[in-house]
Amino acid sequence: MFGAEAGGGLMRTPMRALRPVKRPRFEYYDFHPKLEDLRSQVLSGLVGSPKWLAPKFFYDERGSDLFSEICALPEYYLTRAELGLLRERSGEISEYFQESCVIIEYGCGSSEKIHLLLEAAQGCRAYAAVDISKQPLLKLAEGLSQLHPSLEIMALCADFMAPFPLPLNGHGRLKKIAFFPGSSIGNFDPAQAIQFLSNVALEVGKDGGLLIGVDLKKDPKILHAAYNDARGTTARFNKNILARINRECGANFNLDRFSHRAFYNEEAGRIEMHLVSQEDQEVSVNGTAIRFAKGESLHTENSYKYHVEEFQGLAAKAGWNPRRCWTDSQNRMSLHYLQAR
Ligand code: AVI
Repeated sequence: MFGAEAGGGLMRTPMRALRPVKRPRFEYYDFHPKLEDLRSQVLSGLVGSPKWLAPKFFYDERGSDLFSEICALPEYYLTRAELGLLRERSGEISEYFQESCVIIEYGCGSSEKIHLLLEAAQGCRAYAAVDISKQPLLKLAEGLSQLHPSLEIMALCADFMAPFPLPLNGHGRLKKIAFFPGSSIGNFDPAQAIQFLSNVALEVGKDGGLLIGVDLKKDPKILHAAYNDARGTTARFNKNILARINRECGANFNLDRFSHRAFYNEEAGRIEMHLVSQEDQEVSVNGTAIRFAKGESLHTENSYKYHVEEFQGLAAKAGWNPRRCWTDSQNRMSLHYLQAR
């Protein structure tokens, strides 16, 4: 299943091309959830109490662009700290990537991170990227195919919380190492995180690996600033979920009637993001009337933070042994290498 639409991946060369153009190659597989699934999941979160939406719905094209902007914000230390670890500890990280292997990345936010890892991972023969958002996935696959022309690249558009086949094109017998950067594991609650990590352990098999970035518990003021940036980018990212629902689920949310709220819930060890209704109002979603009282909250995201040992304990419940953990000099972010039992 080759992706003819994949950014020129395997498109025919136009007849008028005078000199050969180096065309990147990668394979594209589409397991994207259907629009009806999005509509029914959105509605079931909005009719309940308290109201909630799954954070995976943030990532339409605009949401993915806004998230890239967040990653560059001065307050959002996560990306910089993790990139620093990938750069400064590349020698030590590379020890786990000597053997011939295939790297499977779940959620491909930043091409810079996987590029750094591929530079260090001498044994890597193939790379599979899995993401729910098609355009950023294609952009990443195309960019990497130019930077690493000898690498076999597979791009899979899928919701990785649900089961999907992982086509590894003859690389299935190589050692498998998963890569899950950016503390995206924090967007699952602990039970979901154990479920996801167990699925990944099954996917990579015994002695397979996982390199995972996990945001650390820290001074709540630093956390608060990271999710309440001065430029309001996180607020725009949060509200964009409503614009997406308007477009894709036939809804009529007025974004100005909701405000962004993010705070650290110390007891639960997580940042919570909400959209708070500024007035009593009724919104129509695909013909269903949804009432909001003034001050009522729509919960859009949790972002759990973990101490190193706390995360290792969680991973152990999902079949992983800790092998190595790196943290940055300010103790903000951790990067773990785990081995499946
Ligand atoms: C993708 N994920 C790890 C980000 C986080 O920090 O939880 C999403 C995000 N939400 C607000 N800012 C960034």
